[in-house]
Amino acid sequence: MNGAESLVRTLIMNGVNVCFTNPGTSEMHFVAALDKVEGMRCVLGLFEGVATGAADGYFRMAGTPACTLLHLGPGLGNGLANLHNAKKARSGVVNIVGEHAGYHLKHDAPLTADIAGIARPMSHWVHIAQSSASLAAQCAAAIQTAQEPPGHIATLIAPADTAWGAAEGPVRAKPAACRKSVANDAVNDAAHALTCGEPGMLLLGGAALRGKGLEYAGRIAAKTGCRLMSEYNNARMECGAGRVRVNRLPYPIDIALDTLKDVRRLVLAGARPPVSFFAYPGKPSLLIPEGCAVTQLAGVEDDLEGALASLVTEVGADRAPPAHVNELRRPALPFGRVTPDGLAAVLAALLPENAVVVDESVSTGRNFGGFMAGAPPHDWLNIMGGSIGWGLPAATGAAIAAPGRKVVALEGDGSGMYTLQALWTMAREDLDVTVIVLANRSYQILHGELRNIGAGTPGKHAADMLTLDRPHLDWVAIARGHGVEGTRAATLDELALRLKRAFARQGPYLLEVVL
Ligand SMILES: Cc1ncc(C[n+]2csc(CCOP(=O)(O)OP(=O)(O)O)c2C)c(N)n1
Repeated sequence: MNGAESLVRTLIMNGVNVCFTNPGTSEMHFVAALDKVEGMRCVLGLFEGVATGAADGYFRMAGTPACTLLHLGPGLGNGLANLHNAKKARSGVVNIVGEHAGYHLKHDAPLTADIAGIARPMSHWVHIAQSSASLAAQCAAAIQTAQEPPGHIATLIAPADTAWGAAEGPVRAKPAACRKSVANDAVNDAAHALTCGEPGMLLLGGAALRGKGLEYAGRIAAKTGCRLMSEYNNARMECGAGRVRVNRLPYPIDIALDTLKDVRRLVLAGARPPVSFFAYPGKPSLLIPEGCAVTQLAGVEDDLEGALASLVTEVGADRAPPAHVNELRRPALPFGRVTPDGLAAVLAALLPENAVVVDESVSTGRNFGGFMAGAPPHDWLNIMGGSIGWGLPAATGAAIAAPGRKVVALEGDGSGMYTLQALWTMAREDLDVTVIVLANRSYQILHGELRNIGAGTPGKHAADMLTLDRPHLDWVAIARGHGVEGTRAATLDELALRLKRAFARQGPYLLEVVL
């Protein structure tokens, strides 16, 4: 067996059985090994940002890492923006990056680059394989690292001679460490903060927004009267009917500051101290009001469910039914001109049960949460690193990780253009994704940002940098060109009609909604 085969066998043996790739010459032995070994689902992306974004979406739904196979420094470089997003989401990803054979490097051939240097800022762990015989063991170490809770980015650089040289066989990865239990002191402090009589808030993030953790948070709110909120962006949040409602912190800084202004005791469970997305002149970076004490119950890597269970007991909420549980209440279908609120109402009225919503709606979807609370249970995935071009790839990976569930990608037209090649992968893999393109034909968010940052009102040249007109993007044609059926909706009535049809069918479908 050669090194490449030992690596592929190691991945499969350890449960890493999906590979998002865009390979080249230095990865050819790995590609060949995929034919020799059964059990790896290989998914081609026509840009590396699709592969890395898909790996992020995959981890969020599967809870276990996929791997990527990327072509030297430039291939990895193309994938970095979505690795950044994955790192911020605390997703586990195993990157295998090809490299020239060791003896070839000194000649500085065209694709020679400092791959480790490119990898480091977006990876928790970077390793250059030294030999074909040790490649499998190094791959096992990468898998173990990627699985460390909540998830890590592990990048293994594999020179071509480690792929074609001789190897022994696959290596079983050591089990990843378990999530750490939080100390009693943290639970006691959090309990005191929420029962001392001052206005309290439990700010949730990470795994606290799912399953038992969410239910426990509802019990704590019922007993102590504390408010529940989440960070603005969340890797995966369980929403809809039957779930405890947790509102997201608003994005606009003034509204966020206003939302938090009365809080005197802020308890963090998987969330970080709330920070503004950007610095704005004359405004604070941290959103914590003056005189508010912050207590950390548990970090995103800790046993959040266990910590919240202990807090339930500590505040005496074991018998309290959770507060703020959403009832199933779909809105009536609105009609007429497309507005963000109208769009949200259509979505809430029609969303299939158990859908996975991948949200890169940027400015259009800011207030969707209120509408979606009464929709059937669903998962909501946000872009975590703010690097746009995440949504379509993440929807691709989520659909592969969650077969049988409808994936709905809410996609800004500006953001969608960064990684539109994902549509082709959706078509090729016949993924059940409904893409809703929010075609406001502008970088709408930046109009507000221009004002907020104190840069004044846009003149002609500035406005030209924020608009996507001249020409208009034709998303129906773009979809068709990538093998995805699509249609356009210019009113809410049309949207409802087409969305019903999209949700009733299987496979990829794109709906361009003109705002
Ligand atoms: C990689 C990257 N480049 C640029 C930006 C800056 N940026 C943030 S939002 C945005 C425009 C988003 O446009 P669109 O998806 O159409 O959403 P809209 O603002 O219209 O709601 C841009 C360019 C970014 N966040 N990430």
